[in-house]
Amino acid sequence: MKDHHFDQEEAFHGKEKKNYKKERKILSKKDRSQYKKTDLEKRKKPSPPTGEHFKRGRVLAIMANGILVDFEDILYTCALRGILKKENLRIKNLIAVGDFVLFEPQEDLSGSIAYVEERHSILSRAEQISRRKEQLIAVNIDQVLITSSVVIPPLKPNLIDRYIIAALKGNMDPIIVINKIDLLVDSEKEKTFFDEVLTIYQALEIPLYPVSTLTGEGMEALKTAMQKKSSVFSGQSGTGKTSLINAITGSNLLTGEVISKTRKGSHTTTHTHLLPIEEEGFCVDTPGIKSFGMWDLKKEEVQHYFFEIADYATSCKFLNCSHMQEPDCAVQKALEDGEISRLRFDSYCALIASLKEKPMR
Ligand SMILES: Nc1nc2c(ncn2[C@@H]2O[C@H](COP(=O)(O)OP(=O)(O)OP(=O)(O)O)[C@@H](O)[C@H]2O)c(=O)[nH]1
Ligand SMILES: [Mg+2]
Ligand SMILES: [Zn+2]
Repeated sequence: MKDHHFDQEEAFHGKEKKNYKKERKILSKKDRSQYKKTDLEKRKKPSPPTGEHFKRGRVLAIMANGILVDFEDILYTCALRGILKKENLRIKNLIAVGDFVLFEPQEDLSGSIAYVEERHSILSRAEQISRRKEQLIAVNIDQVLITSSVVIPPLKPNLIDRYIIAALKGNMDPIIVINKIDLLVDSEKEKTFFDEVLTIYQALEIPLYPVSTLTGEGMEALKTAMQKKSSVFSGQSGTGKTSLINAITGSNLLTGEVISKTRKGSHTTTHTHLLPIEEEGFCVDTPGIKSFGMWDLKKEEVQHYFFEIADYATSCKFLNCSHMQEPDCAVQKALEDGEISRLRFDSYCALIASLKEKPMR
């Protein structure tokens, strides 16, 4: 009898101790195969051009005067060949930072891009105004450093959750970076909130780095996480993306003040660019985003990315339970019991609601 009880208890705890990391891997793999079916991958890829005059370079930045391509540490300002331009109407930018391209370099350091290689990962969002097109932020990146801060600008778990989904969908690892932790000493309220957020993502096994470029706290750990990887820093304006990159690479890129009244950044970085770091890695600085509209995310899909909700959802009475008003809802029960955090549930509801809105014209 005792043994039986023990078995049950073990089974219970075994189920409790979810391996979210494993779940995430499976999910991103599943998603990858689904991803391949999108227009982007489905359209017939022309074969790469051949000939010695074509060189394989990497797109570092997209500037007003052309596409900056690196080939053996020499930078070329390139244009896209006409044939590449008439491709996909659902996509805003045909080429993105991080792309590997075949191009014809000229002596005057100009060049023409004839071919864009297939991408192993894509960080994208819906175009800000119309939300009808996909906007590529960066491609061929291993991990998204979801850059947030405390106090100025304040921590926004909703935004973090959107980025987690975008990273997983695009075949990258999500990593949360919370900058400016030096500011926590002055605010008990913000510290409590920060601790709550920390607990949530630790339980979900999503790596989280609390850092301060001011005091240097946590910076070594972040640096280690970036070794031999390509990382994109993305998040709101003023969270300190460029400050972090300066601290890590020793570069001297322009940073900007946060407006104290609104606690918003001043949009200092104006274009995305890729730069090398020590230890064979790369990092990408991006302009701060105002809002992160999800691209190509269906309402039914959302739950899969909220692992703890998906986990309880299997015990709901209705298979298609939205967890908002149905009877015998296991997610609501878990919420009441404190097994699912209110913050994450609110974030889930907000995301679902935003997907119901019609895209603006
Ligand atoms: N207190 C504090 N301030 C910081 C820290 N890191 C950066 N800042 C300040 O935050 C402000 C914004 O930093 P940026 O690096 O320009 O922020 P960003 O995310 O690159 O902003 P955009 O380029 O506009 O998207 C600057 O005034 C920095 O000095 C930190 O660890 N602690
Ligand atoms: Mg910046
Ligand atoms: Zn339910």
